[in-house]
Amino acid sequence: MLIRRGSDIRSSDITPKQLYLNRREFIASAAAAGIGLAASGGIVEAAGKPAPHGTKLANIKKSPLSVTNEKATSWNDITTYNNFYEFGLDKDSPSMLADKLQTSPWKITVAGEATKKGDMSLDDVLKGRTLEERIYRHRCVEAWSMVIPWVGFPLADFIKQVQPTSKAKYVAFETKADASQMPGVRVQGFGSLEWPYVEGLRMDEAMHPLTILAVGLYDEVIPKQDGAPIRLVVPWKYGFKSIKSIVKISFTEKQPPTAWNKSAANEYGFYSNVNPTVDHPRWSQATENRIGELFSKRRTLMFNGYGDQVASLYTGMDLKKNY
Ligand SMILES: Nc1nc2c(c(=O)[nH]1)N[C@H]1C(S)=C(S)[C@@H](COP(=O)(O)O)O[C@H]1N2
Ligand SMILES: [Mo]
Repeated sequence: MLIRRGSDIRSSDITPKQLYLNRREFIASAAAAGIGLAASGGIVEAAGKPAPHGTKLANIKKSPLSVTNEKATSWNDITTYNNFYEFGLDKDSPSMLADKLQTSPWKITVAGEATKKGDMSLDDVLKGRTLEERIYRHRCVEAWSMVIPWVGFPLADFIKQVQPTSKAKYVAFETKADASQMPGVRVQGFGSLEWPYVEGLRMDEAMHPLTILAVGLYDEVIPKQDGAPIRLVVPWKYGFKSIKSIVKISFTEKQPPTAWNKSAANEYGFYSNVNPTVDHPRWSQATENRIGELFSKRRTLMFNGYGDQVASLYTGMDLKKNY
């Protein structure tokens, strides 16, 4: 996994078959092909459980910003193959443990360089919003990808509401960190992330129309393993920028610290724009594996395919240095 380095990386982490293929589908197709997996060893049925279907969200608007020509990843894959280290390091851990997360009541603290600071309930945050379906490609820095039908609203709308001051140059985000509900948070040090998980965007990135706060998936309330009740989605950046279960949003003059950068600055930069020409020090970023597809390898696109919309944010910047 991301945290492990060099010799301690598991062979399963770099073996595409095991890391990238949806395990259930792989097992099913292997069974159909008569391949005895138990005998060949190595692949174990995933213990993760798909999220139960939740409350339907009403009055969702379609968006011209959605991906229309690629098949959306299944509910089962999106809710069993997760990265949410607050619930453990394995892909199926969040689906097994996140049901303990108390998502209601929920409040978000607005802090720093903003006029309307203080605590907001989730209802306050959602009041008057038009929810939109945003079907986006999702590219994890680990070289797997999905197509995810989020439901949410532009982060820009929220930012306008809380009125940042002229000093606000960045937006910083923080995830809930409650060890009593999130077993991964009990693990401190030993190569783990520091809690709370933190992320940040430059103000123009935060205000970009593609950047959303998501509260839904497949027209339903977002499952806990995917970052309930509210998470960021920035589709042209590696997945770890899309911070889950947000409890604090601050406006800052200086570039805020980010969880993965603090953990390994040479591997994870602040910008983390998807870029097939800048390899991770330990693996190539030129291609990716689409979860849920048996022959799933495809070329990774610059800015995850959103270059027409976002490349101008980085005019004049050296994207190899500012990785
Ligand atoms: N708080 C928090 N946010 C997080 C993570 C995490 O471990 N903790 N993982 C990130 C990574 S690496 C990815 S790829 C996406 C995964 O989102 P998904 O599980 O909903 O697909 O969430 C991101 N947001
Ligand atoms: Mo990721």
